[in-house]
Amino acid sequence: MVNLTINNKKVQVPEGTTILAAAAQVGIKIPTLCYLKEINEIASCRICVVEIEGKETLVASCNTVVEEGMVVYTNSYKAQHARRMNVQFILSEHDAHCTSCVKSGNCSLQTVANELNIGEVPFEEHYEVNEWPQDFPLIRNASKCIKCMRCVQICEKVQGLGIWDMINTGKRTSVGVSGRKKITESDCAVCGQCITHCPVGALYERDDIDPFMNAVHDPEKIVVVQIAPAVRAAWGEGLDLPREMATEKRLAAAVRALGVDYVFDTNFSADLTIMEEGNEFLERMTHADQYSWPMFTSCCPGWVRFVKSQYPDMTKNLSTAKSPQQMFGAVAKSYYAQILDVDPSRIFSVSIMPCVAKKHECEIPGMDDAGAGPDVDLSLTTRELDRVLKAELVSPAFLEEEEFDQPLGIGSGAGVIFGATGGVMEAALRTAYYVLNGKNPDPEMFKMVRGMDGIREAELEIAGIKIKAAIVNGLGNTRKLMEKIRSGEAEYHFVEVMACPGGCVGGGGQPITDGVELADVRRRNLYHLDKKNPLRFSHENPSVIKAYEDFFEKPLSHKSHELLHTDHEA
Ligand code: HC1
Ligand code: SF4
Repeated sequence: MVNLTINNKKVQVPEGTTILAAAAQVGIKIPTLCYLKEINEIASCRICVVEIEGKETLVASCNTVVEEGMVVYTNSYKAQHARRMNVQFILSEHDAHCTSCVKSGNCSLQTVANELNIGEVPFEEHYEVNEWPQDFPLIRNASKCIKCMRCVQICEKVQGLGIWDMINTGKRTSVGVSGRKKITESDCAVCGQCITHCPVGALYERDDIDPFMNAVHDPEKIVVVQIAPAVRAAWGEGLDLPREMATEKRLAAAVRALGVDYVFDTNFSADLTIMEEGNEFLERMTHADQYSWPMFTSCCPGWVRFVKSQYPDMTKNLSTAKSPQQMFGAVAKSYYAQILDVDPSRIFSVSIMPCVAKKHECEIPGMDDAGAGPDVDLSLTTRELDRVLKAELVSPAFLEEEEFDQPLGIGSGAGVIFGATGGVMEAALRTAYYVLNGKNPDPEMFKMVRGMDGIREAELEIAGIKIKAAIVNGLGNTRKLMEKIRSGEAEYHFVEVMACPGGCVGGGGQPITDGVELADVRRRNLYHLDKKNPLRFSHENPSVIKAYEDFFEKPLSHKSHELLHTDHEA
């Protein structure tokens, strides 16, 4: 252990601890803008500087390790003066039109500047302006960038893609797409992890609220909304709604209060996905020599973009089942239009997703199989949902809980866990067990696939059939696994991939609490919802059963192939 003094307080911490962490241990919160534990410890913002007795120069507390007998002052005149000046420098290069910034109220620069009582900026103000394709789902506004490098590091170290890089030199040093490419020409997976780790408003999703509300106000349009599994675990965070208030049913009430016509649940089509993908897997197992192995899940569009750009020869391994978002859209404009007895072109189908890549997915050519425009007309993130609720003066705390609409509002516990890493695998295994044994397993039987580890493996035997499965989350981990599969070091039958750490609960479209990773808390919430749902199996979802009886006939039928599957190689 190391003994030191911080602001006259005695502190004892393990060797190797940074001053920043040691100070936090005694309740001293040193501000920082760039620091991300183990990901970005480069002290580029220099807001965390502290004075050490006997040393001429100030040091950055985020990457300076404690030493025995060290005497540290976090708020000496010298440290405070430098800290305030560093913030003023950053502000002089930052477009501080806060009122119209997407991060206003949730911006770390704004918070630090306010907390340090910075009233004016004594330097000449000048900021970079960039051009950016406004129709791409991921937007970068250079005038807000503080060059903290978090986006560069997250994309490189966590997502293994390295889309961002430092560009230019000296005073003109900035962040841009590496190789000086346009973002549209890059291999960006649109996962949005750089957005959720941006401390300011330099990175954000394309805002689709206006076209959404225009559709709501159009009397000709029937607006049908689906809400993704992971949204229910996080939507309250952006509204300061306590977790016990932020229920699924209050979420349904809030979305209905926006004036939409029908509020449905993506869990319904997650169950439908299990029926299609599960049967596809069993069909592949039966004719094993006709397929490339392993079979990959296909519901995460960040992952699908990744495999297409990084491992194009393995695109054929993706399940042909569309994602629940896209299945829902196709169902809304076919089967549901038939139930309503309306022309499908009147249906405007909207998804609310914890994801930025879903905006890309609904625009993929061919995702219009119902023949009435895109099957999903637009996709909003959880953050956009929170923004539109505020803009439309909807106060969920004052709303009574309401049910989802029927019949597409019924989802099983297996459907809800899709939102957590390992959930798709577990849901599929529950149904595979039923199909192969003719009876349900204990729904908790496949618990071993749960967890937050980046790569997990499971070997199972169902009705005498051995299944080797892997579950991976985060694209950096995915690359490691893909390399092992390629080299023959690892062999699996079924692999679930989610691009974001923790799965959709940690999605790039979720509310942002800077410096706090909430994926695990949200994940536990989904398993709790699964456990309390009387329906635990996708194949028992009565709305799914009825959809097959009345419309699709059976999994993998001609109609199912037409509407619920896609050719990823097209
Ligand atoms: Fe997901 Fe999925 S789980 S991809 O994370 O398969 O976005 O929540 O909606 O489509 O169901 C996201 C979540 C989501 C799909 C489902
Ligand atoms: Fe990298 Fe994801 Fe950001 Fe694209 S969206 S630049 S892949 S972190």
